Amino acid sequence: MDELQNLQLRVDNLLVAHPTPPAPASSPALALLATPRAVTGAQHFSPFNSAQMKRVTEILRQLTILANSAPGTAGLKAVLDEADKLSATENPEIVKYALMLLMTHHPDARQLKLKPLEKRLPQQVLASKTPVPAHRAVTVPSQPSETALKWFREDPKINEHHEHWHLVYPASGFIDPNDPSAQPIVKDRQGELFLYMHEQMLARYDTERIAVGLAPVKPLDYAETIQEGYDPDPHLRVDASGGANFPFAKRDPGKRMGDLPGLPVATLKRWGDNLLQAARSGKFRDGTTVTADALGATVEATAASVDPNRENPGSFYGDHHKIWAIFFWRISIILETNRRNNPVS
Ligand SMILES: [Cu+2]
Repeated sequence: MDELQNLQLRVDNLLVAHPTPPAPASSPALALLATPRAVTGAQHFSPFNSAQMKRVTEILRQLTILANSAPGTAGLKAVLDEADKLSATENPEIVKYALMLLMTHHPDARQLKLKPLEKRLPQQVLASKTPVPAHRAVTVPSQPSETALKWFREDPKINEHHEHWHLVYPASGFIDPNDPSAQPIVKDRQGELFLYMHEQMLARYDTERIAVGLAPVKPLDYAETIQEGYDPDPHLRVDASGGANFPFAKRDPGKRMGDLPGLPVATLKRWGDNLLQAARSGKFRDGTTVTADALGATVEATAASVDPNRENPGSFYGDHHKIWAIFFWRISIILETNRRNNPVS
């Protein structure tokens, strides 16, 4: 076995699922509010958590310098030795994400291949199935049902496409292999592509919905109770505590987003209303013209956002897309925790 194959085996082993990442030592303001340890017991990694992504970027910088330190496989070996070492003291999911970014953006590290999502995280997506032959009759249920699209939500390739997009275009930027000490790079027209890619995913989902007799997706109001629940496929690993120990949980019908400690839903709504107002008027608050690129960058939000204060809960446009995802992800446990802490409300 040559050295590259050896290294590939080490990467494959390192990137398989890790059931319960340990809690990190500390975490700055906004992300701490968004994924509170008081609620989760341990802090899960999410590429939408800006504080965790800052640590990812630091590690990525370190790994990039190591990859540059020696040509070919010698540099990559130094990278994997360091990743192993860091995994013992850091949240291993943070180290893995930094490594995946290196494998996406560094010319030498790109020789190492990322295994399919269904191989790395088989407990979170379904294995690919043999396609149903076109001539076989497909039974359409008499009553349209949300369960008809379970396959779509748990499809390994659709989820992998989404994961891959965020690796190619990280909101926190990526480290330039030719200049590792420089500021992380946000790619040209990333904001525009962010809107386009998510719009395309939604268009495909709406097409599938119409095909099984369901109405297209409706916009979600911040205070709205969501009638539809989500009950993952029995083959997937689901957290019985509603997402407290594993970032994948059943959502009962009738849930709505609740306040996170120190970060109320009202803040998210204010950011969303301000973004909508900018999109409608064609101008941001500072008078900058709204373009697809600037709007996407401000919604996502990346360093190209028009809001320099975006990581502060008091900011005008905030960090809407990433923090919204965390609000929604915590939906199954936040209300329970609020109820326990404040039984009168
Ligand atoms: Cu996304």
